[in-house]
Amino acid sequence: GVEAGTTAAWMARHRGMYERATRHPFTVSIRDGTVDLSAFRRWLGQDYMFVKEFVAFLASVLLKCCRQSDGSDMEIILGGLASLSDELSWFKKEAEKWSVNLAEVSPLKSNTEYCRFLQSFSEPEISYTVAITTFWIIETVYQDSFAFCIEEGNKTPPELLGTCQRWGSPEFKQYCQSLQRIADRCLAEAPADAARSAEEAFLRVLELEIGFWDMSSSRS
Ligand code: HMH
Repeated sequence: GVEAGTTAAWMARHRGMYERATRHPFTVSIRDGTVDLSAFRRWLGQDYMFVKEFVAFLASVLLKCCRQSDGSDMEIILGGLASLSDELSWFKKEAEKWSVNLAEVSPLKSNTEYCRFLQSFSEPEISYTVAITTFWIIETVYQDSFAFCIEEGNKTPPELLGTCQRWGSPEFKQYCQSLQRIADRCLAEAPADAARSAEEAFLRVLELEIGFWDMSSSRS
């Protein structure tokens, strides 16, 4: 139907937090062309580590999907998992381009905190509804953040456009929208306490994403 779902209501209710995550000074500086390249390199190394953990997270989402849902969601999640293989290769290539030695990168505090959150989803007690909603918002923060960097009027440095297009493309947006439809369907069917847990996870992701951008931009 055309009815706005639960996730859209949350985005409206938590607009301020959502914007702090998706219009963060770090990504806005990419769009402005004022980005500190050492900060970008720091983000690149940290995000490579994050994505490796994200593979395991997505595997746990897929497992919950197989256990608790019909077959139609599975193909979308499996597609997402498969594309992470490509993404890891992209990180390696990009790291070489920016002379970031991925073998030497160790996770900073905010990244460790985020990865610990992702690991908690391996608990079978966490529902598919909470997991798929979490997955959707994690992807959406990147989609929205990087789409802004390639929107009209951007001064994004040409050498960063590839990065922005990776998450800012119309294809990635469509993928996020299919995750959103799954999340909304699950939430519409979920008991109130599961929906409440999903909203908490939504907010936690926004907090962790803000922390991740802060970590990337701060010089320490
Ligand atoms: C920190 N959040 C972070 N890294 C990513 N690569 C994504 C979201 C999107 O996959």
